[in-house]
Amino acid sequence: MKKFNLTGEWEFKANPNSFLPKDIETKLLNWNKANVPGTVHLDLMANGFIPDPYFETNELNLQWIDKVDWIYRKKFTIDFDPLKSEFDSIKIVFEGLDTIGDVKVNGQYIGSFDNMFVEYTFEVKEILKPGENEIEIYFKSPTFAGKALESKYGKLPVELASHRVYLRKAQYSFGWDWAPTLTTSGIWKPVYLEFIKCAKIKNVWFKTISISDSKAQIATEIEIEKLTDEDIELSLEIFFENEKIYERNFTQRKGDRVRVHRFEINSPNLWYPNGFGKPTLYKAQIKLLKNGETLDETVKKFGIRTVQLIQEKDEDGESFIFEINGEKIFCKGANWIPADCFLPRVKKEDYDILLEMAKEANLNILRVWGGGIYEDEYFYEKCDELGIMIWQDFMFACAGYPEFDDFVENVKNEAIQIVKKLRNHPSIVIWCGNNENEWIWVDKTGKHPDEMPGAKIFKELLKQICQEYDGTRPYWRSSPWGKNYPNSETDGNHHQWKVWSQWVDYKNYENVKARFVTEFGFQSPPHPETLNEVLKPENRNFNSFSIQHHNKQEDGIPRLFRFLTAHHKITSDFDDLIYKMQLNQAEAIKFAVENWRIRKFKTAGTIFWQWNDCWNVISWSAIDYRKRPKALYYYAKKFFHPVIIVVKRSDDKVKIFGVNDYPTQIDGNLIITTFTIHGLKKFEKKIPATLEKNSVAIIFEGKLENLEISKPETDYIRVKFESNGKIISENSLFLTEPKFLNLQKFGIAYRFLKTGEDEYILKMSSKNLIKSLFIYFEGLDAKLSDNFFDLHPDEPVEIKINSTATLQQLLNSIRMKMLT
Ligand code: BMA
Repeated sequence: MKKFNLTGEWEFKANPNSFLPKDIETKLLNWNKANVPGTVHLDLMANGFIPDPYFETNELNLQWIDKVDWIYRKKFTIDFDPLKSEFDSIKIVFEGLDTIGDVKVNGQYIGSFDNMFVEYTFEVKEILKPGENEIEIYFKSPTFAGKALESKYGKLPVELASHRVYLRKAQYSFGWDWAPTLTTSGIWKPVYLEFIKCAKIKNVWFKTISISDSKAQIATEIEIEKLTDEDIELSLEIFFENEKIYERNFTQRKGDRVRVHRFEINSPNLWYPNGFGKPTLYKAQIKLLKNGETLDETVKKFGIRTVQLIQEKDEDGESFIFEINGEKIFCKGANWIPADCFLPRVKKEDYDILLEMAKEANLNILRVWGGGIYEDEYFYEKCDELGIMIWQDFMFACAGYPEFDDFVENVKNEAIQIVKKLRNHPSIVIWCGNNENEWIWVDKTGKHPDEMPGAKIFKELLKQICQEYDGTRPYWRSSPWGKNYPNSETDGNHHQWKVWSQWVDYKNYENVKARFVTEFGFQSPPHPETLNEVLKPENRNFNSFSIQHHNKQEDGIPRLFRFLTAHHKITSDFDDLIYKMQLNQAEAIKFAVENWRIRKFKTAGTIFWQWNDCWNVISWSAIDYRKRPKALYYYAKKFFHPVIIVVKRSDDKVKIFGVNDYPTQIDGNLIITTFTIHGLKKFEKKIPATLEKNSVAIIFEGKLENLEISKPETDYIRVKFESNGKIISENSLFLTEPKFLNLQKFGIAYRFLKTGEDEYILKMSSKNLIKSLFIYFEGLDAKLSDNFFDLHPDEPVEIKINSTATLQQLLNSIRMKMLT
């Protein structure tokens, strides 16, 4: 099979019937340069017709774009006569069209589209001609299209813009509580011609049937589009670390569309999540051949692993535990949202950075949230490689959905395509019907979830499709979902939004005994530079309308302050507030995660809201739009580490918990120290302790007075776990809020060592406690191995710094903030 790329240069213009801004009307009615894959917003920007939609409040003036119908066209040349060619079929393939409209080739209508999540393929052999050809795509205004359907079929119970549910389009593009309303149109994924001779490989799937110590049973299903009655050959080769370990050849006869084949792999290397084992992948090479000529070929990686969701009754309700290869896995992760409002801007490198950061921060799961998109295949490939499990929602969020036949048919086709496309990825461990639909419905109406518009899609349709086209991983109706109540704490999974969204402060996380928490979160502003990029200097303060515009939650800014004052001293300095708000967020999520990790496996998962951002915004993210880590990112590295030590206080007692997520036992010592913030060591004790594999245990219990704690504003407890002479985990407990601590601007001794190309070590120490030290390099890019940490008395630390800057530049630009 040959491909002819149709991406790159295109042209676009507005349909004359649309309402266009007077000042650029003429320009929009003429053909202009476009770039595919792209979106109309990107093309308008590239032509200088609109300013950056993320800057200041520009978004508000750009709302006309989604009310316009847009036309895209491309001319291309074919240097042979398709009808006389050797090809049995020539197709035009659109991997993604956003969202509703028609396609013409050489003036002839070839089909329509109405779902941005699916691939559209049209046969064009009869339509193409030698020489110049032309494709034209007509995009209808998504807003008017959605509204027209809404007035025909009725308004449904929907959070945010109600017409959005009528379109199979990323729901966040209609605006969300972290996203602007930038409702896109365009050819958002690759487009190409396929020249098929005899046959092509349509789908390849490797599934693990069973695993024993000595071998794994694998079944492969290879789907072929066969356009000839003649026999063709199919060859299958399996490689492990570049060594061929299996090989088979088959003859595909007349009607053989699918080749199902079972085989065994001896002493298999299994796929395990990050932090538990290696995420081993095997490689398969599949070829279709005829008389020695390769008709089509593909390479696929696959993992050998089983997944089970353990739901067993216990005294508190019912468990919700993922088992991978028969091992219970405590899930630690975050929710993933689309990495931009303009999706074609998201490149492989962006996925690399965001996903590698997830691995580095010890995440083992991400939830692809239902108001976004089914991510690019590269995203899933990368998660396969990194051992990051995926909780995969279907793309429905916070609403009841239509039930008319065409809509359900559209959803059905989408689900089948998506399940077949993604099922080969070992990283995906669960399919989930939607985000919060049933929970919101039940809370708002008091009615049964089955009465919700669209309920059948989630209760039956998607479940059946997952069973029929996959069947190797669980299907879950919604997130959250539970037996008697969708947001139950005794069974199923839970979203915890009392904290933050319902104005409750984070200490309340302690009272939440849910079985698996797929959402909970706390907001903070992004890095000042990320924010400054979209704010004029006069608006870089929390009183400006522009900054409020960059927080899409109702009362988002007031919440930031309400929760900040509970813990930190309020100042009026912008950067200082950002620093403290980031800290507050990190402390909140740490508090939650530690509380749930010490309940292991009563609670078996904590997935915070949210990993990333889609623009420069104040949100719940750990990493901002420019991929600058917030304090939460550095905290996650620690609170998600496979081994944590947690100190819990109740009245005059303390308990110290040891959590070990590794599949091996760890022997070592617990070291408990009581310091004053001025560096006086009041108490120290070393206790031998064992952390059983994949377990939690109380490793110390005692009274505060026995640890010589007397003054909460100066005394604090420091704990470390040492094994084989190395500290593998550490933590502290302060007995009062940071704002009440008697902190001062204590001195820090530091020096840099150059340790390699673009690599430095920053050595730091202090005689006193330096609380929440934030290190940054003004105007320089530098990656720090840790930040926002406490520097303890006489406990030097070494921070690894990666930067292309010189030593002198680092010395000149280093800045530090600490709590005082
Ligand atoms: C949940 C999510 C999102 C939302 C987030 C923050 O409701 O599913 O819809 O953005 O909380 O409010």
